[in-house]
Amino acid sequence: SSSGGSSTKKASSTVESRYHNDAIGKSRTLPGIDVVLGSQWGDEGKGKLVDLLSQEYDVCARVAGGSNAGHTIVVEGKKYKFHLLPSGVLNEKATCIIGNGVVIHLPSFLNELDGLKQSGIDAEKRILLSDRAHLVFDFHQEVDGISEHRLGRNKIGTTKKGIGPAYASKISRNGIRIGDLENFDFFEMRFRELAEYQMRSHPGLEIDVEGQLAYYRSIADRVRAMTMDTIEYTNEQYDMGKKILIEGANATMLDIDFGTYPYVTSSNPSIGSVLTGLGVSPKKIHGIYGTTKAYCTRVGEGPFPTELERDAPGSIGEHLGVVGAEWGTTTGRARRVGWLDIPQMKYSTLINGFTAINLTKLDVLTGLPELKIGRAYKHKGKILNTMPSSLKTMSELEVIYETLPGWSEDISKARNFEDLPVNAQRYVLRVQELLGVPIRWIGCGPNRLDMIDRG
Ligand code: 2SA
Ligand code: GDP
Ligand code: MG
Repeated sequence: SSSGGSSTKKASSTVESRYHNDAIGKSRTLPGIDVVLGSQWGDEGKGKLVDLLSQEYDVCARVAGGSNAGHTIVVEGKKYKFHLLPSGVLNEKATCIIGNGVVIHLPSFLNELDGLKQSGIDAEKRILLSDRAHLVFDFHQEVDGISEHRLGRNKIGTTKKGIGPAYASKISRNGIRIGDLENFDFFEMRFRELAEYQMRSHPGLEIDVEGQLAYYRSIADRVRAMTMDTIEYTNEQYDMGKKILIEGANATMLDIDFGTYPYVTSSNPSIGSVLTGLGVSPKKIHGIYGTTKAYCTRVGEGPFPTELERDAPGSIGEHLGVVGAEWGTTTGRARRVGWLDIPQMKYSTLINGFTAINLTKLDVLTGLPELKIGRAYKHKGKILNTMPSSLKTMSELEVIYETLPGWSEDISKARNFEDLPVNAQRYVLRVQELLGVPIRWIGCGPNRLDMIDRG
């Protein structure tokens, strides 16, 4: 049962039989790890591809970020929104891993699990939490709000899910991990120390230490039953020839190292997080699928070279925002919108080494007479060959565009590349040419099956 376990499970054959998956080894020939990553500023539609692909995989894993992520999946008109659960959870045969690189707010995680159960999917027995994953506490979320408030007009525009403060605790080496719940006395000692430290650092922050401890005591058994050494488990699955799919959260331009710092999240949502957030060797990775919106969006503050005004009635920006339903999955915030940005995509391709692109939301461009693609950045009269690291340079960029003709035909029913209007085909092929990476999938609508797979 999921509630009675009192010790962390080992990645042993007992666990294997418990998580036995009938589809193992049947559907695909190449065992190993494939990765779906966000190539822009997030919300490119990673969740939809993961949901679709996961039908062929045995294991689906999250490796970075936390409940800041929001993945919306529409199956037969029913909408699912995931924050901490990997989107592959809808494949009832897949085991889902929340890797060591993720920061977990347990109340949100359990809520999500219970919500899914209410809609008829009981996933608890096939979810594994890394014993090394760090916890996000309510006070981390409060500190997130306090920090944003302090920054005033210089705020980052975070989701206030406590992501930055939780990773700060991890890096400061006073964080608390899932595995610490194994021994509640130890957890309690660490929690009291961390809570005191946070209250000292943030005058005005009050933490109900006893209330929190009572809550964590009450859920400890349930969490322990899902906890394990996921490093050993994942590598064992690999050795057994199983297929492992990794769902990226957030995106490369929000990466703490590669993104538009400081307007970034506090993790590495690019390819490196697969290694550090799951504990596997790069030798085991095959497909690296970059998910790219056919235009571009960003939620929160920070540079956005190809941005369009979203509010002007009748504008292209309004079209992209409204037709694309560009509101945050986690916070409901209106996403900023703009044209596809090729220098940004080349940078993202360079860092991640995409083997194929999933170009989503092409249908949102339907009805626009002309489409622009940001082809190059110019600064002080010179074409740039690299992504500037300085915010000042970013704010001074001039974007050079090229213009392509649009189309007005409905493309939601297109299932083959040839079904697309010629101008839509031209747009896709031009993007592919500029990036030099094959565009394998093309999104034609929000539903699971509204997609072209060019193989
Ligand atoms: P945080 O909360 O510390 O990670 O915020 C730091 C920056 O990272 C951005 N960020 C996101 N950008 C796009 N989508 C995200 N998930 C939600 C979604 C966002 C939402 O799927 O729609 O609902 O608002 C996400 N999470 C973090 C954030 O906007 C900051 O710029
Ligand atoms: P993620 O964070 O990358 O998983 O993306 P989100 O789920 O936050 O945002 C993507 C949104 O676009 C979701 O509401 C999806 O249902 C929707 N979506 C995904 N692919 C397509 C597509 O091809 N066309 C349309 N119209 N919507 C899509
Ligand atoms: Mg999202």
